[in-house]
Amino acid sequence: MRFTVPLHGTRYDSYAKGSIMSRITVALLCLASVFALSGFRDVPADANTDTDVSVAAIDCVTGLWYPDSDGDRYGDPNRAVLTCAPPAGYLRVAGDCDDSQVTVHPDAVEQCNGVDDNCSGEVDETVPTWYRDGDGDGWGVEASTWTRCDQPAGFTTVVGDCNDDNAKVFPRHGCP
Ligand SMILES: [Ca+2]
Ligand SMILES: [Ca+2]
Ligand SMILES: [Ca+2]
Ligand SMILES: [Ca+2]
Repeated sequence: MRFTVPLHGTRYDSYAKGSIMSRITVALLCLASVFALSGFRDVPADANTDTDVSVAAIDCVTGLWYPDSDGDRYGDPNRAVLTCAPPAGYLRVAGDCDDSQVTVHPDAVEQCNGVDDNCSGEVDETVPTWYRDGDGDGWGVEASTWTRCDQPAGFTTVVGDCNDDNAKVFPRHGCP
């Protein structure tokens, strides 16, 4: 009797000559096949599970790889390839919204520059709020604000002036 067990592209052949030992061997090979399909491979093919290793450790795990052209350690999600071994310059990590700018990636700090630096999908979401400083003492008032990147004339980012008509009055100098 000839018995063939398909196992991850390998075929185990066994010839049972009718002896008890041969039949036991065939049965063990069947068990080994089931065991291998469950995540382990019979190495060497002796039905001894003591030396078996994980199939994942042997087989190449196919997955998506993303090119990182600018070297910021984030790949371009729009140019992914599905392959086993990564091509040179490819990473498992995607998320780069501009793979030509090393300063643009998900870990970047958003700058007020008209660019989506941190790949959040928003541009300059950290634009500062400016407060009007009528008396030029460096302290503004909350009643008059402006949100923009560049500092407008007569505005400051510091708020708390209780008298914006007197440059000698500001917090801890006449203001509570
Ligand atoms: Ca990149
Ligand atoms: Ca980038
Ligand atoms: Ca920006
Ligand atoms: Ca002021």
